[in-house]
Amino acid sequence: MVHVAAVDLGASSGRVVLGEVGPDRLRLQQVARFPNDPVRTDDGLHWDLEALYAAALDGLRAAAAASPGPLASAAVDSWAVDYGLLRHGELLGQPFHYRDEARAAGVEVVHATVPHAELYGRNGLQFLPFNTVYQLAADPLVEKADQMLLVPDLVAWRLTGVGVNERTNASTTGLLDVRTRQWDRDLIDRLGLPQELFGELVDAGATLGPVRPEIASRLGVSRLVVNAVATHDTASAVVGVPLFSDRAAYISCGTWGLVGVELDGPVLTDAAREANFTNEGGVDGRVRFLTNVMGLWLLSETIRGWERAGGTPSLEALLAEAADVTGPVPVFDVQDPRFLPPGDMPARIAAWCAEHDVLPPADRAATVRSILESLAAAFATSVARAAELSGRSVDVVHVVGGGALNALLCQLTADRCGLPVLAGPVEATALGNVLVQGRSAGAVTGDLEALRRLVATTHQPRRFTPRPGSARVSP
Ligand code: LRH
Repeated sequence: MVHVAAVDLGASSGRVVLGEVGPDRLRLQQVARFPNDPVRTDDGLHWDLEALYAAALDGLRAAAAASPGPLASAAVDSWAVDYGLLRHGELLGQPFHYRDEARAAGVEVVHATVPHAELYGRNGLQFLPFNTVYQLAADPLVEKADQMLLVPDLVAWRLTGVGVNERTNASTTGLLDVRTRQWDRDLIDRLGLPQELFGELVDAGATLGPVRPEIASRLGVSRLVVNAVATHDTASAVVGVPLFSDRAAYISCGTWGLVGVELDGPVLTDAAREANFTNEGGVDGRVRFLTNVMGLWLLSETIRGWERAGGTPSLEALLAEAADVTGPVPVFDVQDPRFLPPGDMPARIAAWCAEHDVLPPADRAATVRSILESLAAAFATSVARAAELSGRSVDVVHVVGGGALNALLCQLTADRCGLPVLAGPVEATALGNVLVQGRSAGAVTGDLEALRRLVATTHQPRRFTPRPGSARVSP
């Protein structure tokens, strides 16, 4: 049995967990949780990397202190696509936030050089206006830089001095060849990006190296090795889904709802491209064939707005009121790009309703219900599309991440899918991070199914059965 520390940075909060892994054991203890508050400067919306790094260090120190023995390793995962540029080992500026509206400035430039259909054939990536490739194409710092590190690679580099590109997250840049999983050097040339930005690729499970001596003393340890895991949080979450059949779909539901299936190879058809499905890299060469649904961001940003306007009931109270709504509420298109940037979500929902000749939600409870109904409808459509596009028939839907705690959302998802939903584990991402570290340390062996068996035996899911007569969605 070993103890490891997982730093999991989410778009709205971060956490550090101490994980205990053995052949029959998988336990997490959260030792730190901290907010992730973006900062707006003159040039746009940024992540507060300094604050996140400081909180990660505090959390690692707490993990080391809470561990009964020395930590076998530590590893970092975070949201995808965002990056820092370095020159001679110095970070040039704070990473931008993918919700910064100017991030899409490079889309036209990239598509004018490499049309989207061709791009999809090479990188297999869904179109998101903030994919790294588009951000880089319009980033003035590129010409000064000699290295590009995505956020978790950047944190690992600060801890160890080792700067490499982990593959699951690199697959979200748009610059990785979906077939070979190597940097697409020809594409990089055609886009006029400096080749040297894209460095050594490593797989989840690789050892990066020990933390720098000054970090070790801040952490109160004599030595701590940092590993690469699936540093893309969604890839770690998929490791933590107790998937055992190829008839199972998953929804990793947090800020985003990532809806899809796990495959052995990519699906690069026109239909997959048109449905905006992505072929992101998973652990052990698996493919995460999924699409991004707007997710709980819609709800959290709505509640943030209400709080700013002078207080609001707790999330629990709002969800209870939403569950009691009996009248009709609008089902709006959560994928409408107007919902991507921060701002007044209820006003945007009302504008959407006005444009589509439907009545907007009447009050707060109806607004919450409308958001959850609309998310569930989008989840159901995406599950059906994932099945159709991959040629699979799906008979169960796993919901993992924070959304698994939202019983109303899980029930509505079951209703609209017409399929049972198995909710949990809530902490799938941290579990995936810990499991891959545990496997590197030799505490567990085997393929992803072996790791998932451990999840299934230690974390009982909650089952939601579709209610008769409920609104089923077809693709
Ligand atoms: C979820 C996530 C998702 C990406 C988005 C940027 O946290 O990593 O998989 O598309 O953030």
